[in-house]
Amino acid sequence: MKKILSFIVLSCAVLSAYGSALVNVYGRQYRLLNGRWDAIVDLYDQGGRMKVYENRQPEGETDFYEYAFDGGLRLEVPGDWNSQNPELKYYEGTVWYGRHFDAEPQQGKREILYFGAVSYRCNVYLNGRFIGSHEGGFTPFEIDVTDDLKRGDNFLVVEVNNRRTKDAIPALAFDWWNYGGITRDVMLVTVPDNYVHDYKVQLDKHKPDLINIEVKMSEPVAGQSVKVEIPGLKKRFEAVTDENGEVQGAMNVKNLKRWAPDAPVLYDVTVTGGDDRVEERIGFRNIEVDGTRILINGEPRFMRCISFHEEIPQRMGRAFSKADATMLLSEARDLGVNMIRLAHYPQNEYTVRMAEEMGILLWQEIPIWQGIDFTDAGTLEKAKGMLTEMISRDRNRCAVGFWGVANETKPGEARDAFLRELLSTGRAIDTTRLYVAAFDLVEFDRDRKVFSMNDPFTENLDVVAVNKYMGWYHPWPLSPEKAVWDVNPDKPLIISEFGGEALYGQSGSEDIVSSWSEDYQARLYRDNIEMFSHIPNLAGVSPWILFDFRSPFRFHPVNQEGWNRKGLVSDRGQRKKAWYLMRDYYKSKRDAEK
Ligand code: GCB
Repeated sequence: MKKILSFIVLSCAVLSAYGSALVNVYGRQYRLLNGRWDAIVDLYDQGGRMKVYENRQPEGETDFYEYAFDGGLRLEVPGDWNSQNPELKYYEGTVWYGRHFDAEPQQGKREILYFGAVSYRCNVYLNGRFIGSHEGGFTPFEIDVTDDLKRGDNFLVVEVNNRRTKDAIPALAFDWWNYGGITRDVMLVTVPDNYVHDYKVQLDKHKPDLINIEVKMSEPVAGQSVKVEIPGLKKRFEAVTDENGEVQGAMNVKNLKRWAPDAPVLYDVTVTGGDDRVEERIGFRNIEVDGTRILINGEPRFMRCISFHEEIPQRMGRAFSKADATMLLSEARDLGVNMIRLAHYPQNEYTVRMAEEMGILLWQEIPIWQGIDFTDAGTLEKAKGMLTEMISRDRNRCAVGFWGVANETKPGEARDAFLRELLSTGRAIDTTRLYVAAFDLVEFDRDRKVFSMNDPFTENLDVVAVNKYMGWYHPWPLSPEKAVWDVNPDKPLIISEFGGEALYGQSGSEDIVSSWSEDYQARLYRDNIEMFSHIPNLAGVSPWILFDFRSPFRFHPVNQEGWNRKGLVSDRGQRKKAWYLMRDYYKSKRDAEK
């Protein structure tokens, strides 16, 4: 039985094989297996017992099967099932996806089945045989199917399940829609027998003219020749692999134009190893912390950030395409941001790559979101796997400046040990990004008359982030112009969430929270913006959130109807009053840096 790479720990490899799928999959030779798949909804999980993955047809006079893929429900892949069929809007359970495809295996080539993401867990079967499984709804995985593919017709089945469980990540309750399905591209990738599996081509953390290089071939064989070329810099790096099939090195570059938010510069890069050759565009930039400041290419930059979920509100479905990325990112850009916090999980590669092309820095995180069982060893392994898969997919993306490891966790021995291990897993793969987590424990200290937080774990992070809903979940204990902060004064602090709900078009008192009005929301934004000038170590802010989004725990029948209404933009795309305030604030911040 073939194993997929997820969750397998290989301790000392340079490039951890732990959960990492083929890097730069869109730069390979591939065939999309997207389109309409047949589907069987399996509410009681009976399909396994019935072996529906064998897709048998009755033979003879007495034979019959109580299932068939043919002639039933059909679902679009990629896509969540919730938005495709009214009966599946709230569905949490199993759906079996099946499809035929033709293959033509070639001598000297390997065929890799690659899933951009399946939400949340799945088993995969090819031609009636189990070939692999994966858990985690937002990261890619692959299965080498070279030995299982038949010439001509093949039948692929994916058993997808999105039931919430205590040991899952995220766990039992989270403030976004639990979309299920094959939610990103499915690809059959053809590579040479021995191929470039992984590489990193990125600027040194501190040096503006040193590009560090790591390449890993699929075969752990010494003496293979590897080349990395950057024609735009007239540079070529050549080396031979060690016995792990790996190469590490560096090259000095002159006249490098570094990528920066608002000034994206990308270079064509070619990686050649044996008979394989992969191309892509890569940018180079430095990001580091100096005291309480975040430096990009040596310059202090204020992070003008926004968050969005991977959701298109207008169709109440998960975003998955280039067109979706364009919609989300152009609305963010119009607000004047230089950074996006991709809430609350790794988002699709189209979004990440397009943000990079547009010159928008990214904070990408795994869904360690409240309510995680930090005592569970299995959960920790999953978290490490997700972090590894996220970093492995995107560590050549210079747009990614921050890896987020947690959102709103409470101090405690189990949590601290869990997060500490996550950080060391991340830092073992990538030391060049800033590690961050968001906390919601800032309190007003009535004696000292300052906002403060006591969570010693923050010392382990490069940047501390705080979600604080002043004027919404917390009434102001004093007026915003007196709201002074003393939170991790020696580190950069990002206000990673603030905001309040408003129903688009609703006018009401700007003094009454429950007016759910744009007027109250705008006032809340004015007050928070005032408070920001009393946070000495403030390195950036990020309103929660760009768009209203679907949430199962927003019960108000008039003002919410299953939507979290904290968007600066409504579910129909209309901008609320607070959007304009934020745009003006960001403009003033940008002008101040000129
Ligand atoms: C938070 C969470 C975010 C929620 C938000 C809210 O603190 O991090 O995921 O959606 O609050 O609206 O309550």
